[in-house]
Amino acid sequence: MATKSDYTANDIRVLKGLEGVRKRPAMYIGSTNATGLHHLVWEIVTNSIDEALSGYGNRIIVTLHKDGSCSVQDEGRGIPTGINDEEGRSALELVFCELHAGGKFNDSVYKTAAGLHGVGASVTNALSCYLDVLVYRDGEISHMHFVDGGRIETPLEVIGTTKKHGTTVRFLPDPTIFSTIEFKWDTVSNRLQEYAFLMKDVTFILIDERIGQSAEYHYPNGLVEYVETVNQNKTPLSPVMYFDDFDNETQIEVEIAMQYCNNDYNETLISYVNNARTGDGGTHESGFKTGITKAINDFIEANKLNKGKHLEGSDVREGLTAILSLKIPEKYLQFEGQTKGKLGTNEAFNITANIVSTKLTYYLNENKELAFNIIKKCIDSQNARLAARKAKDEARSNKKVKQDIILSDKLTPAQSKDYMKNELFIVEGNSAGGSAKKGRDRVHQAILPLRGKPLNTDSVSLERLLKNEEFATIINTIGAGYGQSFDLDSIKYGKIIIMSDADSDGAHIQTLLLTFFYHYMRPLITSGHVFVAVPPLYRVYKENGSKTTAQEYAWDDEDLEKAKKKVGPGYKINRYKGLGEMEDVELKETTMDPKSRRLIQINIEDPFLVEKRVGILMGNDSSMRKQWVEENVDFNEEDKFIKEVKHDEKN
Ligand code: 28G
Repeated sequence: MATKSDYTANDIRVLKGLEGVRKRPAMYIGSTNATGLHHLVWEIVTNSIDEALSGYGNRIIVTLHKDGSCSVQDEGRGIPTGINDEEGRSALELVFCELHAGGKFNDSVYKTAAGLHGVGASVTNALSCYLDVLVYRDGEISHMHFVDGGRIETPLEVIGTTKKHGTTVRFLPDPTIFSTIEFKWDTVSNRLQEYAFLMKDVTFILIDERIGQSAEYHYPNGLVEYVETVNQNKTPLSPVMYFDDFDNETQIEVEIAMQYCNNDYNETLISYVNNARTGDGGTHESGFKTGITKAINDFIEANKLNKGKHLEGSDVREGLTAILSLKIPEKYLQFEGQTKGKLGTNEAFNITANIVSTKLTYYLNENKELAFNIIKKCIDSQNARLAARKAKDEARSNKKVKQDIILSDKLTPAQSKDYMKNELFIVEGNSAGGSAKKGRDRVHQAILPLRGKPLNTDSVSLERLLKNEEFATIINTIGAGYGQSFDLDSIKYGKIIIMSDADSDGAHIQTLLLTFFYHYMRPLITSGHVFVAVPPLYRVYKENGSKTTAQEYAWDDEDLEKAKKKVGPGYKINRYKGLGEMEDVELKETTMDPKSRRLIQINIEDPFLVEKRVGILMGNDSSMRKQWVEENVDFNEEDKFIKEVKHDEKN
């Protein structure tokens, strides 16, 4: 029997554990920015998911409250409240006070997301001002309340009776830990939707009381609906094909949904293991690629197509969207890489490869007409690849051809031939183009002004794209081709910088250009060569007669307050409406000079989100686009499509 002093000693030990989390939060949740903040939610939600996957409760409700707190509610068995610990503590107390680094408890064979990388609900408790738990179980409602990062303020007590069962947890993040404590609708909503795609039987509900908005996600067709959603703005060539299987020996389960689309040169492959994203791929992705290449080549051979020529993996995956989801028992789980986002399990390679090659082969033979259409697309990809290769070889062996590229007279080129140091500014409007031309660094900066809105390339044929003067000029200027023949090694600029007005038209132009790069020069984005310039919104200055005696630029309201203080009493504010209003010296100083400008580096972390976003922005529903642009003109750090680099690197 534990004595009171044991309990107190133990209390201190527990608090020390949670104190460690507060001292080094990044070690537990990766960062203390918006990404880390949302980890607090995922830690709690994964407990509800574990309970649902054990077969208890198929509805999970997340609420973002007006006071900044978040609550999660499930309809599982309720966390056990009986005391069964040697030290006299309840399972509930252990869940919220003990660090479960890596080895999380779980009834199922498969460790879920939490068991994989998560550290448990105690971390959320440690980083919260308060955390409140209600358990509905065995006819009783039990309550426990923690404050200041895990100190028990109200010990576990029964506060009522109930017929329900489940757990509700509500917490308020600690503002002294995080750089922001504002939960984002998009972040939470996208994650819950992603979970819903992966767990056919579970309904996820999000309620945002701050903005009076809610959403419900439930996909009985799971991965099939996932692929349909990713591809919603594309033209399908095939239906969504779905394959699943179970390996008796290892107990590994594999699910695959995939679809080919026309007018798409890219492949989108998203994979999961035990419901956690494997962003860096691994053995399951390699197995998938091997399996699909084999199935297609076998079919080509059996039907005497393509004059017996085999296709390469990239030919077979052009225009393919595929989602892979594996369930792997702990015994076989192995992760690699710094962020543990890469599956290392060797068994997963053969199992996945076999499922795809066997089942896809069967499918192709059962649907011959469709199969011929798929094969035709793959052969087209091969031809495009070979033609591009040939053109590149010829260009290399004949320097003259290379020099013959006629640069548009709209381009003001850079003088340097050190391409990687050169920057191409694609500028909205001729007047801004003029200032940019004057304000540029002639050695390394080139200016290409755009006339009006570029073409929306989301649903446009290649012929029309190439007839479009703006894009033909951009392709020619960058000098590395496009589509499958795009060759990253040939680019003439290390940085491609989109410079448009800080208004919704400017944001629209950015998106149109990004859509183009995303579809036709994706490696340019994935290798970090594409940027958006951020012009300031205000100039705060003081004048003495006609002489400016002090001035500061401001990019947002926070900057503006600082600038007012810095310039001091008697300041005046000039609000920029567009780039065209700026003198060339101003434009140089604020938006172009690497020493003082701000750039946003475009990066794709999540192909699903990008597809969705491109869909919203480029689709036919202009009201959605308008709303999105208004909400996101101020792109911020948590945005998955673009990532802000506050100040350009100082070199
Ligand atoms: C609402 C927000 C977060 C949870 C449960 C249910 C059980 C549980 C949670 O048990 C201790 C260790 C392994 C069994 C398990 C209830 C078995 C029987 C549970 C949640 C005891 C934890 N009855 N629901 N934990 N296990 N929901 N939602 O946290 O052996 S956590």
